[in-house]
Amino acid sequence: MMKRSKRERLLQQQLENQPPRRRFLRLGLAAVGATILSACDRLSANSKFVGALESAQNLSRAAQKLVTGRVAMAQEFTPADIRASFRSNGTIMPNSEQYDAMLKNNFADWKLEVAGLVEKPMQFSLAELRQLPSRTQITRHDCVEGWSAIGKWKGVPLHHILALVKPLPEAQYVLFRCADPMDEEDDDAGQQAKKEVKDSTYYESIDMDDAYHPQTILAYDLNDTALPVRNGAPLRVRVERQLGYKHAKYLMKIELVKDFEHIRGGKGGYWEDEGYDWYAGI
Ligand SMILES: Nc1nc2c(c(=O)[nH]1)N[C@H]1C(S)=C(S)[C@@H](COP(=O)(O)O)O[C@H]1N2
Ligand SMILES: [Mo]
Repeated sequence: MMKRSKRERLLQQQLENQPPRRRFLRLGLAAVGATILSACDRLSANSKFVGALESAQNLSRAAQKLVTGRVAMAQEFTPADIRASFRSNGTIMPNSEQYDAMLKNNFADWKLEVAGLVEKPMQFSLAELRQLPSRTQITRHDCVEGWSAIGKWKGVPLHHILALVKPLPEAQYVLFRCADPMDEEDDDAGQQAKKEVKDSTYYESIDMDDAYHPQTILAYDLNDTALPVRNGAPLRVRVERQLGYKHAKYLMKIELVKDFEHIRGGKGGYWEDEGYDWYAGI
């Protein structure tokens, strides 16, 4: 499990490894900020000004939509581009008794729960998901730690699931809840007690634009075999226009929400609560 210092190092790496377009936007905004500041450095004490800086990531999100359009597709590759084995990162084996039990049973009792702001909450077994229409795509995964890997993913497009559960008009985001706790090893009683009160499982969220995107799938196969544990068995998100940390592994529950202000750290994802940008478009 990650220690605090590792997280800080990752965050630093993320800042250094931002894709060029986003770095450009950020530099552009910083330049505007610098101009205003040199004109009147009291502005920094002005909350409106700070608010404007905080909306930098909304700016980059809006700018990307302008540049690439709503339905821009992530690049797809050919079978010759696939690596022999897909690297894994973050959790490689969830530290959870519940997960261990499901794994022992080859996920026969695992179910994906879909709930929240929907007309018809539903649950899907792995067999049921495999019966639904599927999409196969060979794409490149880009992690903020500075590596990428090309893999072939097969799964159910999220829009099929949404069509079944029927999101209510107020649903703005799709939240993914995962099986893996992210807190430190719990080998003493104190840690065990802490675990009971605090949910530290990995989670993520995307907006409806990415949720309905044709390449956003819930993947159960990687390179023509069932998803390995280290890559998120039995089901993980592929949201191909976003950086690696948005691709939630070990998926347990999907929740449609209006906002995530009151969920966990309030930033819409495990790494977002640690300081990463919510919008990780590439
Ligand atoms: N549940 C869960 N999902 C996760 C993570 C994790 O630690 N737990 N790590 C994220 C990060 S940072 C990356 S780069 C990818 C890694 O996916 P891989 O293990 O298939 O390479 O998963 C993402 N999804
Ligand atoms: Mo990552």
